[in-house]
Amino acid sequence: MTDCLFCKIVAGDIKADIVHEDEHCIAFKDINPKAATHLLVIPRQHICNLYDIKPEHDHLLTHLIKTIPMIAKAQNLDNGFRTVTNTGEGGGQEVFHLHFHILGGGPLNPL
Ligand code: DGP
Repeated sequence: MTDCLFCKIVAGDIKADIVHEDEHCIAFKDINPKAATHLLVIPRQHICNLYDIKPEHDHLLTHLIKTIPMIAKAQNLDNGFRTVTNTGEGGGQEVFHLHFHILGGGPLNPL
């Protein structure tokens, strides 16, 4: 999708501090961190949010969920981390390309 910010990061048209890349997803540092470590994990493929998930995304979603803890471990979040995905305006989503926030590396407010 040409006007999607995160698609532009995937394409390399907008720079990001990338900490993980593979065939299906990339992870990079959030530009406006809400925790000592704040990463975003996104599929290379444009998917709007969880409401946009279809059966053909099963393999991709499994990959993302399995990759998130690997990325967290690589960032030394051995003590644990929080994963958040905002869905739609009502969920506080600002960038409409599916992404999972990884937050950790220090105290987090209870949800
Ligand atoms: P959300 O509210 O869940 O849609 O989160 C979007 C996040 O994306 C927000 O925490 C800030 C981050 N973000 C927005 N623009 C950029 C950017 O250009 N680069 C990076 N690295 N992060 C961005």
